[in-house]
Amino acid sequence: VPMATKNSSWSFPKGFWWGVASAAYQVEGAVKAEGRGPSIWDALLHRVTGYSVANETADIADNQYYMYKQDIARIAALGVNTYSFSISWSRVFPFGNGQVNQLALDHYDDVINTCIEYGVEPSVTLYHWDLPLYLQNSYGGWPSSQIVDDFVNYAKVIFSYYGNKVPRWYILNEPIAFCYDYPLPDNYFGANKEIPTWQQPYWCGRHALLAHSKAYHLAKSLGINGTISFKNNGGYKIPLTNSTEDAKAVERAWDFFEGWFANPVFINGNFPEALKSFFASFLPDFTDEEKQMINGTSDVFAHDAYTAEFYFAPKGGVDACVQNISNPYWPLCFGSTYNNPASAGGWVIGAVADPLSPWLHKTTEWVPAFLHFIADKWKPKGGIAITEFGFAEPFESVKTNKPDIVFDSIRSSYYKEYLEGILIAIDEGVNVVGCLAWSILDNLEWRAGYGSRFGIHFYLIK
Ligand code: GBH
Repeated sequence: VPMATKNSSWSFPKGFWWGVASAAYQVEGAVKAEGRGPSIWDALLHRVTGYSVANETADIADNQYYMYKQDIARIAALGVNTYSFSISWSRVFPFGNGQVNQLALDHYDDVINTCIEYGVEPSVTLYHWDLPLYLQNSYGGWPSSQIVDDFVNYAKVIFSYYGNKVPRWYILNEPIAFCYDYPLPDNYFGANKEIPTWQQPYWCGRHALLAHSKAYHLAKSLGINGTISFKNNGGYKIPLTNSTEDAKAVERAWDFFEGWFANPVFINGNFPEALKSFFASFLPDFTDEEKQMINGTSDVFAHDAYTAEFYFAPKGGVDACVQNISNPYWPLCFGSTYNNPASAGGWVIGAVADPLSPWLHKTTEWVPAFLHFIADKWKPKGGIAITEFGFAEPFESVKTNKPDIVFDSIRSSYYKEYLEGILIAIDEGVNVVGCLAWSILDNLEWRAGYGSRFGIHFYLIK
């Protein structure tokens, strides 16, 4: 991995998108305002004890539904050229489909217009995990094929209404996360009962690809001329040892995570071979028509890349595990470690409060290698955008001390080194078209509640 070398004469290419990001559910608050319907996350955080670490909710969050003008003014004052935010589906369609809520369309119209007035280009994500609760409860959400038409119907309203005011679109945020990382609690009342729990992530992934690609083609047919991309996510994968088995585990992990969506969208409309053989016993193949529809539906390779992690083979090796394909825990054919192995030179661990894994490290030295890897493996024609990167600073004392200014020195060096890594990759010939810092404000970090602070603006939430 090349080390960042300083060269102060370097600069980002002309037209580079240089922005900050957020997502509707994490910043808006106003969950009952102006006709918004509930999303699954309202139900999870309000009704499932312990789903977020301290049972915090998004009811108020950053109040951005009301404060967006101030927030956009701050973004403009930072000097960045784009703001990436998402639209809440259950504001626009309180029941997921059916009656459109005009107040919601007016609201986002004003958000978009305010960005434009300030010279900040709006980047819009249609879906950042906040599924209308009604769709979860009526047919079980993403594992059901019914989601596809409902999503495309929603996408049609959004693309038609805002059209060419928006230069960059992301259709779905991180299906790996909403399909695989956040399974609904067992016996959750809106859960799909027809599909075994262990299969649900993969049905969700199948429908995500169909919904994404249909929405992509629909937007193109409506004459949308902004870039429209698939927003994937995942960290850089490093073998724990130099054994052949650990190298295989890394390859399997690329297939299983990024490749699950990036192979269909960028290579051939279909899953990587290892996934195909895993899926064979329960998931229908895509038809040739579907493959054709899915392939090529991303104008840039949009990737949310925060960290790196080590992968290793299970006991008995990767292939022995894969042969046991009936094992629903197939992902365990590779393991990952969040420890801080001395071989990595001692990574600084991010202060995330997620209940399941301390997934974040300050590992900026891999950035050029990761960008090369994406360029070589998926060969995106429109280049690569890092659509989220950021770091959670530990702020143990702020709640009691309530300082006016907090110094986020670890995050600052993360950003500086990450950007140096991007410059190095650009200098080495990788086409990187933009990057978006997560996040503009501290916000509701899903299961971590307000316990993880990614904001470059500190928000004294409590
Ligand atoms: C991004 O995902 C999200 O797009 C964004 O909304 C979020 O604010 C940001 O991360 C920072 O957290 O609950 O222990 O299972 C990055 C990928 C996928 C990393 C889900 C954390 C869950 C950990 N994330 N994963 S856990």
